[in-house]
Amino acid sequence: MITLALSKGRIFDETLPLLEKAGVRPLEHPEHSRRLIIGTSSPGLRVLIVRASDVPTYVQYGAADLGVAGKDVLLEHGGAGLYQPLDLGIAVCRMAVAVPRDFDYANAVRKGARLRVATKYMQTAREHFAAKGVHVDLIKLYGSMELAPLVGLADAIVDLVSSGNTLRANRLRVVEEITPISARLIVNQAALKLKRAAVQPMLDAFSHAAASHA
Ligand code: PRT
Ligand code: MG
Repeated sequence: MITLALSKGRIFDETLPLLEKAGVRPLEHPEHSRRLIIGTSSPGLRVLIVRASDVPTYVQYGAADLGVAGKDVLLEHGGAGLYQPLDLGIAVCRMAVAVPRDFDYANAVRKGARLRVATKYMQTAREHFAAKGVHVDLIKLYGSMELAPLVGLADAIVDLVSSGNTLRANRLRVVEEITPISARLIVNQAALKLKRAAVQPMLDAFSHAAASHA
């Protein structure tokens, strides 16, 4: 039995067509079912539904053999115990620094001001500002980063941006791009060796589906 960890929402929805191309159909949809372990049309494959940021943890410890996780999540996790073979080209966005429209970020940086930055992505943010030599106090949030500068909690945020609509609706703008983000297929390193006969065909199917998807 091969176990694939997915999160519900955009990761599940955008992985579905790839699974379909591989001839695999989950027997339930997590939006309509409370089941956390979902069977598929392939008797040898089941799907676990976990939080997006928990996917690497399930795969690291071998509770799942494979998983689909955003590069944002993988940067924070660090990748221990994971083999990261494939950029699936789905759930595409970018990680960026954003500030209120009327905040002069460049000037604040030039003056060496100490900035308060709210983010869910502490590792990535810390590395980004350290590399730029910008002094920051990071404030950890778990969601809705866009609110923080509007109510004086932070000067800036580090968040994911896709259409830019959320930033615009909250009168924020991007001042620095940090890195492009997309979802990756990750594999437990031990499973890759011990279950190669079952895991490799899944890797090949994903790789084929992702290539024709792009
Ligand atoms: O909800 P939970 O805390 O469990 O996890 P999550 O919110 O990270 O999960 P989910 O399903 O929202 O996102 C899963 C993955 O999708 C992320 O890890 C990213 O790799 C990827 N992804 C792609 C995105 C976006 N695009 C995205 N736009 N994740 C989040 N957003 C959010 C962003 O944080 C911002 O609040 O959407 C908003 C901006 O969107 P635009 O279109 O208004 O710019
Ligand atoms: Mg979410």
